[in-house]
Amino acid sequence: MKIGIVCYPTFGGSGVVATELGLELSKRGHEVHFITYNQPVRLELLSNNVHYHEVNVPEYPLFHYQPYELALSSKLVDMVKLHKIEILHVHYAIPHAYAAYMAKMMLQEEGVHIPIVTTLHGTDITLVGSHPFYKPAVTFSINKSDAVTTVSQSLKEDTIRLFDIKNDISVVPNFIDLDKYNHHFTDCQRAMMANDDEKIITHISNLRPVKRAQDVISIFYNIQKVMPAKLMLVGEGPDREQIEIRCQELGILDKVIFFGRSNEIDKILCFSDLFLLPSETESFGLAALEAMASGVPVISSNTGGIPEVNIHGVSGFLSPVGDIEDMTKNALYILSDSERLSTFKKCARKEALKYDLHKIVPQYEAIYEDTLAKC
Ligand code: GMT
Repeated sequence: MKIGIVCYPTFGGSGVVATELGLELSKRGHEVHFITYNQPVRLELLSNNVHYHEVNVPEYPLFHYQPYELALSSKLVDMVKLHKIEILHVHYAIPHAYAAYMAKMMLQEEGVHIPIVTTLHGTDITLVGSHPFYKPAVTFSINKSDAVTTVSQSLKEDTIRLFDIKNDISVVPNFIDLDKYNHHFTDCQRAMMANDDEKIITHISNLRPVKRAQDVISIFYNIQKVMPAKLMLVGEGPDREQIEIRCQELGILDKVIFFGRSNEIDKILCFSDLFLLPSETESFGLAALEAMASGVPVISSNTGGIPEVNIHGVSGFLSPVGDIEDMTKNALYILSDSERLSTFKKCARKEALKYDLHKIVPQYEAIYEDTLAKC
């Protein structure tokens, strides 16, 4: 198949999933065209069946807001015609599903039919999409998609609860390339990060308020009072400065390593003992799955789709949002006994096997085939 993928090219989970999906589809013999405003961060290698088409939005002083949707829909029209793309898979409803529908309508005028598969990722529904300013457009573009998927059962239920949806929604969970997370501890450069007796705690996110990174600091602060530990913080975002200030106030700045945006998450996770994800809301929690695939148990909140991924008492523990005491207690329970820690590590990796990309990507292929057959 010739598949066009529209996504955010940034470090966010939706862009990562879209990129990994495109790369795997290309390995499975499909021709994949990424259409977005920057080369996706995890798209390092282009080849004869992986292409990247940049959407340019010329700056014009009349516009207070540059019309990205317009540029995207025009680019989609051109690329579908030029490369004979058969299906468009858009990740994140805003504005991608909307722009894809506009492209579809324009192409229809020229006798070209292009079906649209929309994958909802989370904040496009739970935070941004349900905002009254966007809701009519998001509802419209979901209902006009030829197939709709969500990354968890929880997000499917949120979508149905928050929007007036007329079409079926299939749940296709996020996935992981397990080979990438198959390091042995001998490959790791743990010694550069911490002493042998220090436990390594990790958090990866875009440091937005929804991630509750302040809770990460509080939990880590409690842990390091009981046992030697270091905190690895990966990601950049609006809360970064406040977090640094808080670490300084608490006197733990020397125990926290800020990695910023890193493309080497697998290497950092490989020497981690515990992963913290205390988010306010999370449709899936791809970062938790990446941790589990590296054999790192997860202490998380029990919100959204996280309980579908992090299994309480098996791959880690779940607590109510904001319950720092319970999260600390669970973290110490896992970390304080080396045999228990090693059992949790093994179980975390085992749970992650359920999300092997070789199991999940065929589900998307089946959706493409069904959609093409129907349209
Ligand atoms: O978590 C974010 O703020 C980024 C966001 C995105 O759109 O990239 O992540 C969402 O999609 C990921 C991939 O499907 C999910 O793993 C995240 O749970 C989801 N984030 C939220 O729901 C807050």
